[in-house]
Amino acid sequence: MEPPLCPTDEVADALAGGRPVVALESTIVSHGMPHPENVDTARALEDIVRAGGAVPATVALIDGSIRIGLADDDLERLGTGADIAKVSLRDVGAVLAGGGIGATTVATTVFAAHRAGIRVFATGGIGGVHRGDGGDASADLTALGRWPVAVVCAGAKAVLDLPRTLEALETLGVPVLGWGTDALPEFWTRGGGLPVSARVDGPVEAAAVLDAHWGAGLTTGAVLGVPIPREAEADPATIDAAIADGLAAAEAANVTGYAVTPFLLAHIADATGGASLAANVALVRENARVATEVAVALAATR
Ligand code: PSU
Ligand code: MN
Repeated sequence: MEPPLCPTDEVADALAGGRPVVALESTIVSHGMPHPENVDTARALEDIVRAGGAVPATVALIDGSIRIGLADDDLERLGTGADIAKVSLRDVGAVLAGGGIGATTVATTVFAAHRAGIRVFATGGIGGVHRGDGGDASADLTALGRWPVAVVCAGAKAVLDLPRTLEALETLGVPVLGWGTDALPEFWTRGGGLPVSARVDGPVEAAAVLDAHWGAGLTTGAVLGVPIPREAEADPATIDAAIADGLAAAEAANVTGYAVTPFLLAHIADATGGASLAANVALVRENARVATEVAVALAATR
């Protein structure tokens, strides 16, 4: 592959052989969860993907290259380093040129996955349009509108303006598929208030829709929204209260821009006594499992 794209041998072999690969992001490791849950979860996700018959490819920027697949000590570094950059699309050039280490957001992971030839990517939740009139909208939306990668996630979390996030995805031409549901999953809860654009029941149907979407010549990505497992769902009232509290704290502390999402995640984990973190771990594991099934089904259509 062209520099600075740097897949592991395992990932390169799988891609060359048309075997299923699932991309994973690294901002969830460096900025989305506390240590040691972050590194433990990152390892568990790779195990889940392998157990399902696909190759995991966790993405990060290290030493001037875009790594597609990481060694275990890279995961540890991403999960413990105090100075890990959160790399959105705009940051890619600066971090590559600087030669340091950076964790990729959903946006940058979508970009890297597409460059590498990976079509399925599992994460926790996508970024979206933030509440209020500050004009903060995640580059995750930009990436979904631009590159043909399916992002398997628990929807987006209610810290965002979910109706506006769905409208933005519609404007970009990004399908929002519901995994066995007609409602957009809302991260810590299964949702119910907002519709998806189409429902898919199982990996074969999901792969058929994706294959038809891209086969028709569309070049946009897709969201596959997977509801959090029922037994892991957080209490909605507790979450709502923690969100309200977190948003107020962010405003009081003058947290803006790219610092907002990590701040809110940490605040909400704290405010719920770790309950939101347990839910986060459960849902991202479920997403990795589903993404693997879909990647396997997609590989079989080729
Ligand atoms: N949602 C989560 N956990 C996360 C993130 C989002 O549930 O860790 C991270 C992802 O990497 C996502 C990024 O791409 O936050 C979005 O940040 P922003 O809103 O600044 O675009
Ligand atoms: Mn932002």
